[in-house]
Amino acid sequence: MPQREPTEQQPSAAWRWWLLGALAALLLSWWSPGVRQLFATHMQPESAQALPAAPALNRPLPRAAAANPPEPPRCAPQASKACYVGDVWWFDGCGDLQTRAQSCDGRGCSEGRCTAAPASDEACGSFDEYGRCDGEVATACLLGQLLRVDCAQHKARCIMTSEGAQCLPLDDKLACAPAEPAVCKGSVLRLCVDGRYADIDCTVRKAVCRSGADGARCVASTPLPSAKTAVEICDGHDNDEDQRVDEGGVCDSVPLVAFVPADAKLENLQARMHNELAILNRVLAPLQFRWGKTVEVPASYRTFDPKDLEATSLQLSQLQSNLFLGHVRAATPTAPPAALEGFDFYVAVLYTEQLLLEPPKSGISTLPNAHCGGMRISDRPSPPHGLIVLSEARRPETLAHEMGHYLGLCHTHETLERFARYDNQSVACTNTGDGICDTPLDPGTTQCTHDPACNALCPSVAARPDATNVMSYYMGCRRELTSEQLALTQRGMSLRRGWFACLDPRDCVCDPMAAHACPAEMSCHPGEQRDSPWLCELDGAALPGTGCSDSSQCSQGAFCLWQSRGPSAAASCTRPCGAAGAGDSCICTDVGLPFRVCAEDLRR
Ligand SMILES: [Ca+2]
Ligand SMILES: [Ca+2]
Ligand SMILES: [Zn+2]
Repeated sequence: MPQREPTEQQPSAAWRWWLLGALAALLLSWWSPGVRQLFATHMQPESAQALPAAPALNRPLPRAAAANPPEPPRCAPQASKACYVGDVWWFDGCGDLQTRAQSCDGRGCSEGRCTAAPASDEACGSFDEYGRCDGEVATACLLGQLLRVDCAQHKARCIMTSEGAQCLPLDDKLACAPAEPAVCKGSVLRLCVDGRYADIDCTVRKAVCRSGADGARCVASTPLPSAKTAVEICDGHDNDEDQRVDEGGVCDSVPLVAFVPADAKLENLQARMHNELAILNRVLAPLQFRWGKTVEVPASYRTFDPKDLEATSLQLSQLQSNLFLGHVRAATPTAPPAALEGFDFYVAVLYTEQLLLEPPKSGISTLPNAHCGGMRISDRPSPPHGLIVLSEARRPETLAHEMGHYLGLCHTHETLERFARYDNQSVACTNTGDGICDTPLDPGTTQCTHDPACNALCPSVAARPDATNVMSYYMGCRRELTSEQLALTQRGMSLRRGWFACLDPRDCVCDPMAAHACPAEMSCHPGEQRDSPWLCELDGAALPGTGCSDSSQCSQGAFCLWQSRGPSAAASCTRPCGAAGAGDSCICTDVGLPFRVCAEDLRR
């Protein structure tokens, strides 16, 4: 944002008054604790956060000011300032935490000072990291630098994606224009998502595709029974009803493993990681994180092509897992055990110099099983592993933002109504926007801006977005998540914990007849060969009873069962009797398998 606090340039009258007030407060505090109390609430340095740090406070008081110097108290109040959970705090002479001296507004704190806001404002005008497309020219602002990229010169087109202006290849068979309305192709809803066609099969959602005045969408005549599996979270209750409270390490701090390329030019990495962690822990509390380990990776990762996200995600999220290291150990019994110390669960964070995107970006992350805001946004089977990639252009809160995606949050300006399944009981706020009911509608930074106090202003639309939301694009204001967002991240973390044990399917042999055969939102699917064991696989988009060609498409404990051979062959996602999700409605029938299946799921 271009606005600049006037006091930053001219430490004038207000500054002097504040300093005087602070001195007076300090003096008074020596005589009267009561008066000090009064001043403490009145003279919160917080209210003068844009002022320069007051160096005079550390200096001895001028003699004239203290005519009768009393005994200095043993723990002088406000003796020093230091960083604490991402803000500047006062500490007394004994080193005890007092009050917050300055809020860093999510920018982070190091060595007792707020990290400077990127000197963006003037160079960038009204541009931010989200950027804009003007014809084929993408303009964005990253860390105070205005970047203008002519996509046409890169044989590309400029497209407004959900992460802002991007140059996307011209020679893409699935290329589309974001303004194209959604259409029905038979039962398939065809949408333009981030400049590429995406197909959503309404049939596998037990719906039909219907074109109406407000575009095409998946419509159903009856609501679906809620299929949300309960997962254990850290709250003192037995959420998944297995007679154990907060089991499975859900209350432990989550180790993050930093992957750092050899010879990478990463400025101030240690200090920035420290700061990023403090912000992450504040924003995502009660979830807590820690840096578990830093691991060097080849220098080729100094730049990162987002096309490699999925492959790299598998590599890096396995590399430090105890299960994976167990396989390594078994294969090389001579390897020293100490070198193979790993984690039962961790989040992989790759630090790279640059993300190979035009214009560049500060970070990217995978979504959990193609879900954001509680809604599946792609039909493609998704892998159980995940990865966060941060570039040098990142902001102090970028890790928290990407962690939000990693745990299943959309941007606040997302439009989930495109992907929704409509029935007569659809709850509007879970089916629109970011799928979260306690975040206000956010038209995004193309239509809204914010003032220096982080009040969002949307001149041409009736909306009052929250510019402080970490999942928004109001850079410099992002510092919080809502309680519903936090609830979703806790669920996301528990799901990811469960999936982590199954990153290598060999580690997740399952029994299709068992009630809880697999971790939540995974299903027990047949192995490659006829006699190979069944393995836990992440749920696909297809509901039990709908058509399939492969088990990876099936969800809620179902697998893809072929009922006949030849040209009339039909297959459907079918639940074994007793599988998770196969409730009272399931009538068990024998189809010649070692176990019975739900008759209602069979193709008729
Ligand atoms: Ca439990
Ligand atoms: Ca619990
Ligand atoms: Zn994002």
